[in-house]
Amino acid sequence: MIVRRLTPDILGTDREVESENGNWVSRRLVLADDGVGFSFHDTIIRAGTETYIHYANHIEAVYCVAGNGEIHDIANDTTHKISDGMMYLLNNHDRHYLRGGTEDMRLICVFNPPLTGKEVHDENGHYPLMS
Ligand code: 9YT
Repeated sequence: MIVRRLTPDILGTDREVESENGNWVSRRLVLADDGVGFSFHDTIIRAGTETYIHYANHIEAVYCVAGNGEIHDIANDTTHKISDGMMYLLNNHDRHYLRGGTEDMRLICVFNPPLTGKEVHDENGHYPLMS
C-alpha cells in the first residue's frame, strides 16, 4: 500500500508542477513510476484563466470537487459548466479549452497511460493557448 498526503509528500517537491503560463498547478499523487497503470492528480485551475488542451496520447477523466469554471468542446462547439460534482471524460483525445471561473477550481484527474511527470515540461500533447 502507498499512502501520500499533500503535506509533506507532494507540496514543495517535484510532484507539485506549476504550468509555464501560471494557469494551473498540478499535484501528482500517483505517477507512472508507481507502476499501477494510471496517474492521479489534484489540480488547481486558477480563476479567470483559459488553457487550450489536447492530450493526443492520453485518456483523462476529470472530477470537480470545488470552485467553478467551464470546458469548451471544440469539435462540437459546446460549452459545459464545471462545478462540484461534475465529471468529464476525454475519451476521444478531445481538443478543448479549460476555463477557470470566478474562483479557483479544484479538479481530481486520472490519466491512462500514466503521466511520468515530465510531460508538462516538453509540452507533449498539451499546448498553451497561443493567441
Ligand atoms: C484538468 C487538466 O487537464 N488540467 C491541466 C493539468 C493536468 N491535469 C496535469 O498535468 O495534471
